[in-house]
Amino acid sequence: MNKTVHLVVPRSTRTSGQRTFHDYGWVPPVRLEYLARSLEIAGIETRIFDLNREAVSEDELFRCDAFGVSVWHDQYPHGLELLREAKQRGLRTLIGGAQTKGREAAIAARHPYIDHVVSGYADRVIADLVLGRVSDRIVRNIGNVPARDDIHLGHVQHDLAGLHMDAFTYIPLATMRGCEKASGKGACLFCSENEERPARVTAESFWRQIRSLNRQYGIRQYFETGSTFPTQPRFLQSLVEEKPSGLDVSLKVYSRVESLHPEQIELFSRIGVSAVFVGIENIGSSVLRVLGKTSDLPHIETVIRLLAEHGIDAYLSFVHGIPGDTMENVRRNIAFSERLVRFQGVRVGHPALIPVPGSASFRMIEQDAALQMAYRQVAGRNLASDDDPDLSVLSRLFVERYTSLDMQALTSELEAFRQRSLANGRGTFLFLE
Ligand code: B12
Ligand code: SF4
Repeated sequence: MNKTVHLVVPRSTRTSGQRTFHDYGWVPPVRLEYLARSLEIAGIETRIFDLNREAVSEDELFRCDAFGVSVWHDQYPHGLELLREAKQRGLRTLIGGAQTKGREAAIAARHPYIDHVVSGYADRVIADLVLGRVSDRIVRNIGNVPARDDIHLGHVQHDLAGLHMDAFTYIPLATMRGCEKASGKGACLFCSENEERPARVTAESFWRQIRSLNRQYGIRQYFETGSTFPTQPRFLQSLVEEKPSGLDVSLKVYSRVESLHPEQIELFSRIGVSAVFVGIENIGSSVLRVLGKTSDLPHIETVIRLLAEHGIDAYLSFVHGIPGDTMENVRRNIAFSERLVRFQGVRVGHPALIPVPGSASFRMIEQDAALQMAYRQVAGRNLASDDDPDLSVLSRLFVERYTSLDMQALTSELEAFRQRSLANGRGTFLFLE
């Protein structure tokens, strides 16, 4: 008899600062559609449940052979509860998603009822896991698997066609995976991106996927989640050429300011890119040295002006609390960003660095005995075995240890900036803290 697997998004039970994950708007769990497609090809029946959107009886939820949860930070506590219950019912149990990155060993050690802890893209391995062909409990570094070119949202239980699509900002798509910078110079200090070569589908299958979602569900806005959208002119040109005529969709993509030049911006516009998320990170030279980057302010301004001229919104992200940072440097960055928001469609974000597990900043803490002791005192837990580290504590400890910044002063400065922007009607965007 065929195996059945249930892939589940647990309830979001945590707030972060003042906000909840839902402040960003709900999106269907497209990441699980990629896995469902791989399972379907292997002849495994899959159902996807998002418990934030639908009520399911326990009997129905656990009526399967294998049970997997996909967790972000805010869904982790409920995810563990579900897995414990699933194991009591004798099911094979799996966990994956952003929360597992860099914490695989701690999760596996603390939660013996989980059969497999998966970190990173799982498309290539999911069927073997469900079929019991993998004995490892920790499965990681699967690489930047080229995305499926034939996903459909058929497994999502919600009637997407009946939903009010305006409620979504963008539907995430993963036709590109990985980051050019991470695979070349290495990942940025605060980022957990892996360092394998980026992978992507062909231009033809890129549009096939979008056209099919557009036809079936009327979705017009897509968010390509690959950490950097390719900027090689030849590939962008092929996207322009393969774009189906009459397809009216817009795309939001990630990019890096160094890779953007007039040619790319022109091609972005012809593809239908309507918004670009650009990591500026910082403009201070001592901070940039730590990041292995240089900054070219006239280039940044030219890029922003060109994006505005093409009607492409720009979300510019700065990061504070990188080693070498000072309050004077923070103010300089804020002043620079206040100049940039004068361009049409520009929004800026100024978060403090969060040393997420899997990043070099997290590893710095892991190697710093004094910081580990400080973490134990404040959080009451041992970082080495903590499967669910307190990111706001880690952020404060990191910033205060490696910079001359005081976290409270930094937070007030950033909040003052946010209030000023709101009062001026100028664009900021929010991060979870
Ligand atoms: C889109 C995105 C967001 C959006 C989310 C929108 C949405 N609702 O979908 C927003 C802006 C809200 C966001 C917020 C944040 N994000 Co974010 N985000 C991303 C991004 C760019 C794409 C995620 C995605 O859709 N990927 C594509 C899908 C296909 O991949 P996937 O989700 O990883 O799923 C695959 C695997 O994880 C695995 N998998 C997933 N579930 C399961 C389940 C099972 C059972 C198995 C076996 C496998 C499995 O298989 C899937 C298919 O291969 C990633 C980076 C990236 N490129 O992946 C960062 C990323 C996930 N974000 C990150 C961070 C740090 C944050 C924030 C903390 C940022 C901040 N300072 O506020 C917040 C936290 C939000 C929260 N609630 O926890 C980090 C997480 C690092 C970590 N170790 O925890 C990432 C990895 C970026 C990075 N490189 O550092 N983010
Ligand atoms: S922060 Fe952006 S550019 Fe840096 S490694 Fe991560 S995804 Fe790549």
